Amino acid sequence: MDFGSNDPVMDTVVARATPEGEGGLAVVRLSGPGAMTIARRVFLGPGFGPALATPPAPRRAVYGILHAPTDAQGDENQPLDIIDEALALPMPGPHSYTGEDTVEFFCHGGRQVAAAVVRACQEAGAVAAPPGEFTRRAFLNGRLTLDQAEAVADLIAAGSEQAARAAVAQLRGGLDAELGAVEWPLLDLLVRLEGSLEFSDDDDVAIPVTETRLTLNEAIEGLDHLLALAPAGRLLREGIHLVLAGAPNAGKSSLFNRLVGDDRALVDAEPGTTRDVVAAPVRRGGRLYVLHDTAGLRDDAGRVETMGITRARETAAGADLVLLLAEAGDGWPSLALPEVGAPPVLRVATKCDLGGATGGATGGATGGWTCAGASRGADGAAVPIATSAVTGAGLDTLWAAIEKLAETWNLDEAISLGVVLNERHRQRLLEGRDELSQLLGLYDGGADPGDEVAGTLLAATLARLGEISGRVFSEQLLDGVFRRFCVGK
Ligand SMILES: Nc1nc2c(ncn2[C@@H]2O[C@H](COP(=O)(O)OP(=O)(O)OP(=O)(O)O)[C@@H](O)[C@H]2O)c(=O)[nH]1
Ligand SMILES: [Mg+2]
Repeated sequence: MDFGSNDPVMDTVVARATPEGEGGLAVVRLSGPGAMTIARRVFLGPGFGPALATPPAPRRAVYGILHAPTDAQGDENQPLDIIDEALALPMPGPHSYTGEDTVEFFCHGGRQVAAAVVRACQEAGAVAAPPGEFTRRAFLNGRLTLDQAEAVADLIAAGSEQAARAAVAQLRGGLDAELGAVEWPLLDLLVRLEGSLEFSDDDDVAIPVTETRLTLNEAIEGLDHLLALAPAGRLLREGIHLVLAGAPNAGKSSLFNRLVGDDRALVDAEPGTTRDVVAAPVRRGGRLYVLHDTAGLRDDAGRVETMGITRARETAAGADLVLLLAEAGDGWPSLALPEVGAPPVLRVATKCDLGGATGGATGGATGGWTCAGASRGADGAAVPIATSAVTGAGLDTLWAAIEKLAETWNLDEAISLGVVLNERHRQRLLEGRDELSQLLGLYDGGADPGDEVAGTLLAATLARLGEISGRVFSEQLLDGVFRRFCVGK
């Protein structure tokens, strides 16, 4: 087995790969040029230990004893300070996660054992791995693109089944494939522009302007298609933010508790009970929703309640969907949402178990509420969904309406393509798109920029797009990406 084939300037790093706390097993990872040497000093088993006869078989777990490090010289008679009985899995580079020589130890869980194994490896020469170091090395060794590395972090942090499925699809190259479909024709165009520069005397190699414009147009369309999936990326990663808003005493906290399935928020007959925003997750149909209960909206509130109302309005403005609640027969309070970028609002009538009042201010053509659920009134206006937090009536209809709206956010397409965009991706896509449309604008305006200028602009755009996969990267970029990883990954 060819251990030690890596870059000698790289440290060998060690970290616990499983979370702290009690559990059956813990995994400690050791990666770098000295992984095998260090492993031989802390593990005694077939292929390991100071008196190395036969090296271990690659990617075969062996059973043995983990212990405090023996002398570097390897004194066979030295008594062992035993830490645990464990398995060691040697993975010589480049066939490992990091692409470097790696050894993983599977020891008993709990707080002490893994910590002692990490300490032993450090005493034998390894250094503690900072967060994301293993994945950073995987990227630097060409095992993953940068967006695949980000998908690893997304997968670990996934808060719903759908988020996990989307992250795995991106890890398997989803975004890279979609982006490649945009980049390759541009790269081809760049090569030909440069070719036509070199052979500018030869008329045959000149690229017709119509062809250049077509390629640019198609690339812009491709980027627009990806950008349209950016909101889905955020919704998958963060969950869908549903904000319950309405007048004091409308029954917001009661409905919130019922939807969350837990007695999270205070409920009282006195108006103005809720002040702070209370948030709780709900998982449904593989999706993660984050519900927010807010203070009742009114104009004549006291100082502290007014602070709560300001928060309620801010939270509603940042929602993906607002559930505006009013008790049957009451009017709808004004949310005062911003004119641009306001979230959709679903009207929900509450306390329908009380029989419903007639002539609600905005109750639509049907007048008072019934527990029948959402439909359209005779005037075509959406009839509010009638609910009761006491009997649970109307809740299925409410969820169905929420899920119907969620379908318009392209989540399924993002998952099936494996495109889970984050803000970094979105920025690069937007910049790339702007640059391409500026270049296209030059041609459209009848001012052919010439092959040299076009080539320079195109190369800059490709470099920008290349930051998404990490084909073009800087240390600063990597620090930003890997900062959000956990230790041991
Ligand atoms: N019968 C009936 N009573 C309800 C229902 N929902 C809430 N209530 C009652 O209405 C009162 C106010 O309920 P809350 O859930 O605290 O109302 P809120 O909108 O959160 O009120 P604030 O936090 O003060 O803005 C309480 O007495 C609840 O028991 C319902 O569906 N049916
Ligand atoms: Mg409340």
